[in-house]
Amino acid sequence: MPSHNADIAAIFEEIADLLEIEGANPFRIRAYRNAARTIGELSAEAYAMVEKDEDLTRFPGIGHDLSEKIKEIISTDHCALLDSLRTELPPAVTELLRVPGLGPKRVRHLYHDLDVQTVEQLYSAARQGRIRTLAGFGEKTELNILQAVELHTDPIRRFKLAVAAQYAEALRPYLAAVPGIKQVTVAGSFRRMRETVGDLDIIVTAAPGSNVMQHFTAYDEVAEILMVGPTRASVLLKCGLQVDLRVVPEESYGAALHYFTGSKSHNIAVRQIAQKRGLKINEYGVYRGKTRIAGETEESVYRAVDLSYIPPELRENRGEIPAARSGRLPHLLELSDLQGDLHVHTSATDGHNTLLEMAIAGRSHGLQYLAITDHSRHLTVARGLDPLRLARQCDEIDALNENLEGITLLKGIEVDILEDGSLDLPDRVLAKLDLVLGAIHSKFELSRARQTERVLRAMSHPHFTMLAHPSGRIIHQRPPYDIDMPRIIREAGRRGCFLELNAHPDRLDLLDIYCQMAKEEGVLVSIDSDAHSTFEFENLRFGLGQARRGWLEKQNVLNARPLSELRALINRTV
Ligand code: DGT
Ligand code: CA
Ligand code: CA
Repeated sequence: MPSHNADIAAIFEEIADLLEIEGANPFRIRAYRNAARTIGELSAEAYAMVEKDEDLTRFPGIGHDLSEKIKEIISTDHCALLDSLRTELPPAVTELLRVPGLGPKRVRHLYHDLDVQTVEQLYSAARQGRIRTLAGFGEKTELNILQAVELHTDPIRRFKLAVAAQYAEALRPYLAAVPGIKQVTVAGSFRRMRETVGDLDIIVTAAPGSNVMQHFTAYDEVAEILMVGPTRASVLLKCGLQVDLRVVPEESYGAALHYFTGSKSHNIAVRQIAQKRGLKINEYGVYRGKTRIAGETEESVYRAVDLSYIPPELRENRGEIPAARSGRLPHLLELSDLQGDLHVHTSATDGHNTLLEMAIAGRSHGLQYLAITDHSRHLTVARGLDPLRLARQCDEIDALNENLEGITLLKGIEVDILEDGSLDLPDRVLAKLDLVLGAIHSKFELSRARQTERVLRAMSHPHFTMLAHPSGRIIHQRPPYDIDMPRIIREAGRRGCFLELNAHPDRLDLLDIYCQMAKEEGVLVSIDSDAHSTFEFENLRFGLGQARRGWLEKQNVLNARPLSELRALINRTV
């Protein structure tokens, strides 16, 4: 089925938005807005008129150029102009338009003047008082933005992924053990591995007569039953986390899983494709007329609309659908691809376990190498290492490597990047190590220019290997420091440095969009646990989720390389 008027209007609106963010000629922007309105209000379908070769330029606001664009959309399902605008602007920018009070003009200022691309960056810019400095914004606007974002994302009521995982992973086996229950899957943002989760959405299939709801509402952790019906129920757990449960017929399991995994905007985009093919998708299946043609598995749903299977982490309507249509989906990183961990602490500083204990735990997680990267002396609260204590640790590592089978320890440090961009330990000390992680643990409030210069200077250091937790944010606790991340990524590439994706669930830092950017710039990312105890290697799976959300493949990941290749890569001979 060809594009409907509403689709064409939506394309023109998006073009107008993007042109306005880019600061294009106001007449040109107006032309697209007018055309969107005209098309949206037509009483007959434009594609039918085009079929009959009717002249579209007779409608107000539709000139020759726009009439050609309409034909292009109808015949190709695409608009080349929109496609090229989408490549010029970061995809997240249009999300800013959804924040109440932000129109394209303001988004343009935020993007051009402050490099604000995401709602999170918007929030931290407002918190840091940077928005009031822009012409036409002022303190009141800044406050409004802060409130709008807070209302919009409600950070307090969202749960960190790892916290939600604890509840999900206890509830799942409880439900699976209920007689008659067949499948139990946690869908929603949890399955998409979002950094934070609003509520849990559980999909269940069960034999008729199984007392699913009774068991669900009787679960120990339930504090309040919000609602319960024959096929759906919602409860509040004692911790405040809401859980929605739906029982679906087996033949609808895939369709329900797809629907309730989301994201909403991914679902809408898939449904539009179905509509154009004369199909209907809902949570029960894919239908042609009244006939169900798919829905038992998610694969069957995607197949019905000629898309290859899209992994949940990619379902954010950020380019995964065109990629699935043309067979260009990334082959996402798997947990088993990780060969080592390049950020590990021990009891020499603020870790809880000894070198040997960490080595054995790493090995039992299937890792072949660990970089021991304790803190440097500047971080006194963590009893950071001075050159003497570091030298002693290096001797211990040598001794352990002699005796340990199945895992190799690398000598490293998480060295403080000082305010002026110098490193907290002398060159001759760093030169003896296998790798040097640079990190910011102080002076978070420097201006964007100074913070960026600080890190660039540190990265120019001949022994610098990798920037640890690049943005410094701690979820729900500390906003990222103000830094020109695209520039850091580019310059890391030039200098032969790497970026960490810190897998600690409070950090998950690099952000997904910057993982994607690093991939495009050819900068390898290292997914590290930052483990301070033996059980924190478990956190690698959250880093993996974030990496997958950032479209990373095995070849984009530094610690997916075997030790010999890794050694060659981290050996900077500048
Ligand atoms: P959350 O809970 O805020 O972290 O995010 P989600 O994505 O888990 O959202 P939630 O729990 O509101 O809904 C679960 C999924 O259900 C969502 O990802 C997509 C689907 N869904 C919910 N509402 C709609 C809707 O109005 N239209 C469509 N197409 N799908 C929806
Ligand atoms: Ca949810
Ligand atoms: Ca929900």
